[in-house]
Amino acid sequence: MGELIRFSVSVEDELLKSFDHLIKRQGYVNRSEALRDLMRDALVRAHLDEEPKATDALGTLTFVYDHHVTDLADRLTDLQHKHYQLIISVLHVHVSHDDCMEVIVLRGPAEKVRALADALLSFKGVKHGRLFLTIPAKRITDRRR
Ligand code: NI
Repeated sequence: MGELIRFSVSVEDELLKSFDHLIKRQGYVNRSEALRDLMRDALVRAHLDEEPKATDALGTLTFVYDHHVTDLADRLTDLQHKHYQLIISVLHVHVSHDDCMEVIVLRGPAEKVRALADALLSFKGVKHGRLFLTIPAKRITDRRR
């Protein structure tokens, strides 16, 4: 971790009040940690969006699907096997008589991870899902633009 630097920021009072209210609800004890998290989030998104081929992404894809849809479970598994290099682990939960939930842990170039997630989520019978992407912590501040 680098040295801590103090800096001042000018901001409209209403914006600051709303921000303070929000971060208090979220559990932050001070503005500094909330700001650091916002800065890291912006840097992670920049890495993922601006260098999708080069960025080593870590992700979780969570989705719920209807396991009565013909061949759906097999097709989801086949596609995952085709891209096994991107998949670290898969958690399967039998949610109810009808539904299954899968949580897939992914790692690889952001562009490929996103493409696999989009392909899995677009199958008919996959009812709802979302991909969360981040990058290894040490890489967040790697790049200077
Ligand atoms: Ni199941």
